[in-house]
Amino acid sequence: MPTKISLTRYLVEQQRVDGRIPGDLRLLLEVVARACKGISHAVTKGALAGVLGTAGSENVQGEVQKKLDIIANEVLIEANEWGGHLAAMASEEMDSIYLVPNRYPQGEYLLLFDPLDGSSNIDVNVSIGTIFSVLKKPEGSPGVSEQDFLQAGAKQVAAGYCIYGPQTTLALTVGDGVAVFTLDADQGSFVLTQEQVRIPEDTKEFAINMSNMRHWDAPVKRYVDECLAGRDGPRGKDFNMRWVASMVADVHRILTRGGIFLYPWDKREPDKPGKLRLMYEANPMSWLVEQAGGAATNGRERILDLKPGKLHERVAVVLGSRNEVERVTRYHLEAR
Ligand code: AHM
Ligand code: MG
Repeated sequence: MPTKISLTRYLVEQQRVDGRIPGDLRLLLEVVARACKGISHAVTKGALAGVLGTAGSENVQGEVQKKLDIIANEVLIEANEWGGHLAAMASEEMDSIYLVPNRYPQGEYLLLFDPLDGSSNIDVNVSIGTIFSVLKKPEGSPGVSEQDFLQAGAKQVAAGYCIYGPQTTLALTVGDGVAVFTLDADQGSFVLTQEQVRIPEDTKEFAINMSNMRHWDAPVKRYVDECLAGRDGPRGKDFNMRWVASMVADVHRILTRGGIFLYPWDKREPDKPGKLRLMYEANPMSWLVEQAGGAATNGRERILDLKPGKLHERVAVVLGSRNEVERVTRYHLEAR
């Protein structure tokens, strides 16, 4: 039987053999993975553990919080605050940054997360997930402030997501391609099941919430119209559509078999650049996609080059198979 490679071994080898990650980062990622196991357990229990339904509160973005949004947020904080690897955390579900309490040692990393992505799917037993991103605290800055978090996605030192679906699966990059691990519930450990994931450059599958079509900008409408025209249209091929409404699930499908994902700016809220959050969703997913050979833009610029102006900044997202993302980006630039 081939040797099973655990997440622990994978990370130790990244540290020892390639010197790619420092020991502190390795331990931090292990703790994040452990927290994801805890969240996976709560998700699997569902109604049996009384974790479904709304919590009766709103987050900083005015979205109604689900009980699992709050539980997942607490699990991630409690698992990570005492380890000594972090200076602070930031979450889609918290108004401002969370400083590691003084009673614990302070580390040099910053952890950002969307604790439970795909909240609208929690109660209907459809795949949801946790998205995370790790940055290094800028050197020389005393203490830690929100300003320290406002770094471009290109500065990430690790990023990943854990999807709670038919299997619990963790996708991770530390800048050496994307590795995928599947949770072996009997052993309680993540086992490496795919390495050096590659997204095909071309695809016949697109993902977008079509109910917003009337609100889209012309370049997005042009792209989707051409896909819908099928083999008789300018693309000369038929396209299929998928929309799970959990970014983790849509991105996981794209990492697995290619495709393009769009959550564009639209006219419903003209003052907002998009719905998805730059620092908790777009940056980590964009780095994973790029590390797998795909591309990610906001329609005009590479997402990883965007300098965030604030913690909860939103952004338009176009990511996935390289040639399709480049096409959508070209349509936007031509429309200027
Ligand atoms: P959430 O983090 O509050 O769950 O919101 C993000 C989710 C993404 O996972 C998904 O791609 C998108 O919102 C779905 O939005 P919509 O319901 O507008 O289709
Ligand atoms: Mg989300």
